Amino acid sequence: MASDTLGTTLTRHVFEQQKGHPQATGELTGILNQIALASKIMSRKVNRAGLADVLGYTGEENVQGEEVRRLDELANDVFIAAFDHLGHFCVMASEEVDDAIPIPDQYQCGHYSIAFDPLDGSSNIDANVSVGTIFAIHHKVSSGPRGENQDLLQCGTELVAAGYVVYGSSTMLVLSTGRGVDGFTLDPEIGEFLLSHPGIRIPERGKIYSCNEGNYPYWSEGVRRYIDYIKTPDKESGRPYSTRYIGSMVADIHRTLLYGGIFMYPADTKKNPDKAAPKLRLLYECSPMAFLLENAGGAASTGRGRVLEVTPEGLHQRVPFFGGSLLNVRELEEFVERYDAK
Ligand code: P6P
Repeated sequence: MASDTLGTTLTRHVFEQQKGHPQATGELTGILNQIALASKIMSRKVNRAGLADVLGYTGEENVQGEEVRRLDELANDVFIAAFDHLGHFCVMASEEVDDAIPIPDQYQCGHYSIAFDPLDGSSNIDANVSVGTIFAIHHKVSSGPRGENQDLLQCGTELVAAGYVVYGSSTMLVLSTGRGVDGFTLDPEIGEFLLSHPGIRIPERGKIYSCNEGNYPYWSEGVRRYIDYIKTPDKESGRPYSTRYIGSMVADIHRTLLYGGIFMYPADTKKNPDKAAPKLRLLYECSPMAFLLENAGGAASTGRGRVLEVTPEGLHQRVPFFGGSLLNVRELEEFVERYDAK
C-alpha cells in the first residue's frame, strides 16, 4: 500500500476515517489539518524558545489570574490566526481570553466551535519541560448566522473531536473523533504528522499515580484515604504505586494514556479553608482529556460522575479531575463515595 511507503499522514488518516461517514463534508479534515499546521508552527517556536528570547513574562495576567508568559501569548495568536478565517468555525474560546472569540465579520462562519488551551503547562517552559496544546471541537447548535456561547457550552458527550499536541522530545498529536484514539508523530524533516500510535488503548489498571501531593493536606477525606491506600504496601495488588508528576497536564495525561494509572487534580481548600476549589478547566482541559481517555477504554471522573456529563455554565469553569485506567478511577470513586459528604 502507498501508505506503507509514505507512512500514513494525519491528512490521509482523517480522510479515510471521514469516508466511513457519508454525511461528512470534509470540514473536519480541513479543521484538523489547520490544527496540525498551527501545531507545527508552535513546535518550532517551543523548541527554539530558549534561543529566540520569547521566554519571560509580559507583565500581564490572564483570566485565570496567572502571569502570561510571552510564549502563551504567541501560541494564542497563532491558533486564533489559524482558525478565524477558515470558514469552518462559528466561535472560539481560549484559556488566554476572557470572553468567547467571535469570527471576524469579514469571514464566513462554519458549522463547528472550538475551545483550546494554546499552551498548557507553560509555567514549565523555562525548565524545558514538555508543554502542550489541547483542543475540543463541537457542532454549532445555535440557530443564528454567527456563533454564540451556547455553541461552546456543551457537554463533553457531544464532542465531535478532541485532542492534544505534546511538544516534548518529539512533537505528537493525539486525536479522537469518537472512534478510538490515534497518535501522530511529527517528522520535522518533511513537516508531516505520521501515524505512529494507531488505536491507543489505556491499560485497564495501572500502577502509577500522578498528582501534586503537596496539596494532600487540603484534599477531601476520600481522596486522602485513596492516596494512603495506594501507598500502603501490598504485594498482591502491586502497592505501593509509583508516583510520576510533571505538572503539565498534557504530559501527565500522555504518560497515563500510554502506561496506565491515574492522574488527578482534586478540589482543594488551599486558598479557602471553607470551600474546596478545583483548578483544571472543564471546556479546554478536562472535557477533551476525558473524551480521549474514554475513547481509549479508560475513564475520567469529577469524583462523583463522568466529566463528559458535566454541563458547562461558564467558559472557564473548573472541575475536579480524576482520569486514567478504568479500574483505578472506579477505585477512587469508591473512596469518595464512602468517605466524602454528598
Ligand atoms: P500545579 C498548568 O498550569 C496546569 O494548568 C496543568 O497543565 C497542570 O496539570 C496543573 O496546572 C499543574 O498545577 O498546582 O501542580 O502546579
